[in-house]
Amino acid sequence: MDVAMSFDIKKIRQDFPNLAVTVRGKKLVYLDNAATTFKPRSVIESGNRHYTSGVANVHRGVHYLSEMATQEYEEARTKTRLFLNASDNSEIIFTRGTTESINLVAHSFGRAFLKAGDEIIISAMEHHSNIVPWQMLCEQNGCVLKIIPINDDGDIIFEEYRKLLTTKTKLVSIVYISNSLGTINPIEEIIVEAHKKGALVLVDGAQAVSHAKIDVQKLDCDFFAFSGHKLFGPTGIGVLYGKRSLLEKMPPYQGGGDMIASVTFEKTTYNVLPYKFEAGTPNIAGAIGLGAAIDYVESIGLEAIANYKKELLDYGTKVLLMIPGLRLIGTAKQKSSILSFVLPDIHPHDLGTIVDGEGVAIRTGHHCTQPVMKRFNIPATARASLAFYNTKEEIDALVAAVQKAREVFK
Ligand code: C6P
Repeated sequence: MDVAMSFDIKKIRQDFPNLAVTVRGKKLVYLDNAATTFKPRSVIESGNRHYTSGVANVHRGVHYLSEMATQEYEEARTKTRLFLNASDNSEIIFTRGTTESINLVAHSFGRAFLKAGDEIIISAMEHHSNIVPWQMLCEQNGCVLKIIPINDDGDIIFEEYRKLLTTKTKLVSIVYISNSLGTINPIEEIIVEAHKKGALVLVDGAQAVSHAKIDVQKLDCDFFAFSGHKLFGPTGIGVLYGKRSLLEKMPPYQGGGDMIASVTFEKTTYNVLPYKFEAGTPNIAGAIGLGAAIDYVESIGLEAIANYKKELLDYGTKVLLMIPGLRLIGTAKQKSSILSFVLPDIHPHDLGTIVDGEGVAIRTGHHCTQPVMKRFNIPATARASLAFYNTKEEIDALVAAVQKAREVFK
């Protein structure tokens, strides 16, 4: 049966007011969901509610509003824990986003437990936020960064990964779904292989959380990072999941309020998990909004979302490949709904500008994955990334806009 038929797309689209916007006099077609996603009304309203009638700091006051804000903030943590199927709320640390979550592990775990000669493995398809923190750590403490190569489809070469794993490997930090290629990595096998060598695994789940049900216990990953804004939640809120036994051993990342148990000028002792890693006033409205986003996504159902997006991906792949000369960058068998492409004789930035003139928002550039561009010997790609509120008609609008660009550059 046609999945699109069983998915109430009209109703879903009404939940996202941003979809109704017009740009440059045209109806907006938003295909930049890997960069950030639109927010459903329930998320927007949760922020409005907090800022209209619920403002207070958390964990600090005995007054009513502070207690309510604390309760909502901690409820958001419980929702996140259930969403990831972590075993305990102490394993859910609120951060600013994926980038900060990875930096937290690099600073805290990296500095405390990795030493000169230890090896960290990443892949050739990582976002800069899963490259640079490790390079910085290697510069500081003499660790060695190893890179799993990828093939022409944009899949990691698993045999090469196996060869890189040695007893020196202490950490494998790898993306679940590539933001520039769309590749879905065989994350379970990657984790099993790393654990065989005694290495820990950090999963960059930035693009994965909106695509598939995540079960950190089943995956058995040691850390999992994601951003709320890619899951239809607010910007400035993200999550680091870590196994409790590891987080217990790790020193704090930042010092300040809320992360302490007691402070004297002679000695400071630290708070329990997860507060040990949440220094300062957190993004309270952001966390509450993330909780609302999780509720929303679960009300639609991640499986239904994945099935619908697969249909969009198959359709998008088919119609884009009908455009003469168009080359898809990222042709892995297991792909999420990300379509990166190049055209002969049109720079992606020019393409992006013309397409934007038609009301179609795509991202052009290196997508914070410069090594991927180097691997494919291209300066940039045009990238259409689809969410479950997109439609085949919107993909047709993209194709028409690309055809227009081809006419202009003929
Ligand atoms: N990718 C994109 O357009 P932050 O910025 O911390 O929320 O997420 C960083 C990040 C980490 N890993 C992956 C796989 C990502 O896709 C991103 C963000 C956006 O592709 C913005 S560069």
